[in-house]
Amino acid sequence: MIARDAVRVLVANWDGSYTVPSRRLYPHQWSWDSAFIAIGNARWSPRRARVELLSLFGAQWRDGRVPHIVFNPAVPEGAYFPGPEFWEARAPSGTSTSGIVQPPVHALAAWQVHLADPDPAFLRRIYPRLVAQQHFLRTARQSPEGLMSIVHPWESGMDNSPAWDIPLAAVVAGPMGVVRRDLTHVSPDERPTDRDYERYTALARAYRDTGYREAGAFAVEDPLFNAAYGAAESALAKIAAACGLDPAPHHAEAARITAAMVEHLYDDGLFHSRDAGSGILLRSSSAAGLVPLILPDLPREIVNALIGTALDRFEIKRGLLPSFAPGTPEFDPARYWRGPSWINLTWLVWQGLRHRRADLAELLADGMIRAVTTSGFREYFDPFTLEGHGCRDFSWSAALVLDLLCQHGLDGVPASLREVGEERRSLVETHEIGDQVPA
Ligand code: 2M8
Repeated sequence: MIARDAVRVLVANWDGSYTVPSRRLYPHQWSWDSAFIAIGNARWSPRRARVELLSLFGAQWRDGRVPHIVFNPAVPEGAYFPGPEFWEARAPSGTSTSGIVQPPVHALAAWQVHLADPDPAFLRRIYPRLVAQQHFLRTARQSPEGLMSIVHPWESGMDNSPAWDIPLAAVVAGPMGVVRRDLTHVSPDERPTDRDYERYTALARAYRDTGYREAGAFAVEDPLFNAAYGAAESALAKIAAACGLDPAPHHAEAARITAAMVEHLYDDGLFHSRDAGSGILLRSSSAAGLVPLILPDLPREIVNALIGTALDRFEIKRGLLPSFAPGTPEFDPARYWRGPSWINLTWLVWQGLRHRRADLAELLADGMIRAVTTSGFREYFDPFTLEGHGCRDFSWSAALVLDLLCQHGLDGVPASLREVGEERRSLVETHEIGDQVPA
């Protein structure tokens, strides 16, 4: 039943060549959402998964950046703020986009999609685009220490995290002068404050006014973003080998970024962000600091220390990973990115633990399944009560749980692809009429 309900959410949020994260709150295509969604779609419609990624990369800029939002021209400007009129940006394809990026989890997704349904032609098509995405980050965002910077909290994917409280406080911002749309759909107690939005808007405007070239008052090296970049190189090594190309440069780059992260971002059982301007470590208790567990070659002693932190400070034995450590003054179990659990972060850490601590990975898998059976495919969950928050029918919650069911299953018994396929067929009959996916 969960698989069936997950597919139902993904079908309802499908827009013909990509999936909206949420019909009302996020009515366009988002970059890292599409990657997570493709991982889930690969389990029941690999063709959709491939189309989802290729449509996102269809809006890639000439410099290689993959914009964090690709706008649907059929959606009215007022449906989401900031919309295309604010960003004033277009991809070479002519599509309106934003001008910032999100964590590069797409190579990881492309490889997972290929594993679920091997398709060398897809790999050959997406590989140069993934390489260009990494190249953009290396050339436009790399610090002398060899780490990649983000220039806006939205680029972290965890924009309201307490990790950004200090660097964001330095951003000078006047009133927004526009109406926020998010508060029409979700309670203000579960979203960022107006003050935060003023700063987000000011930062995005300043970056836009440099032609999306110069970082403004916010430039940080985030562990989640850098871990995604490193894991992308490891995935690209596998993709290159499958395409008959040389994987060695990707292995070398993955090793290089892993070493740079350990040297500059790691301290006392957790990875932290670093201010790219001052070089100061921005110590916080964000779960972003555990995501480097996705790096395949993280030194064993660091892995062990991260696991210790996950157990003590993040209490993952409860089954979900809180986005910020409980027991800290900033922790809030219901406010977006300040404590609630998200399926994508929990899934990433689950991936990192599967081959290192299968017992803990199993607890997280069961926890994610419990969360969605208790509260539905909500955007985020109270890590203790599992109460759902944010929007409903959130795509990556559905997609990643679907992937989880195929890999881990209920009570550790993976659902066979046939079972998921059967559920899909019954949905196809009722819901897929008019599906516009090109063959
Ligand atoms: C949230 O971010 C957008 C801005 O990009 C927003 O608040 O309007 C974040 O949770 C982000 O990680 C996610 O990609 C996006 C769409 O789900 O929503």
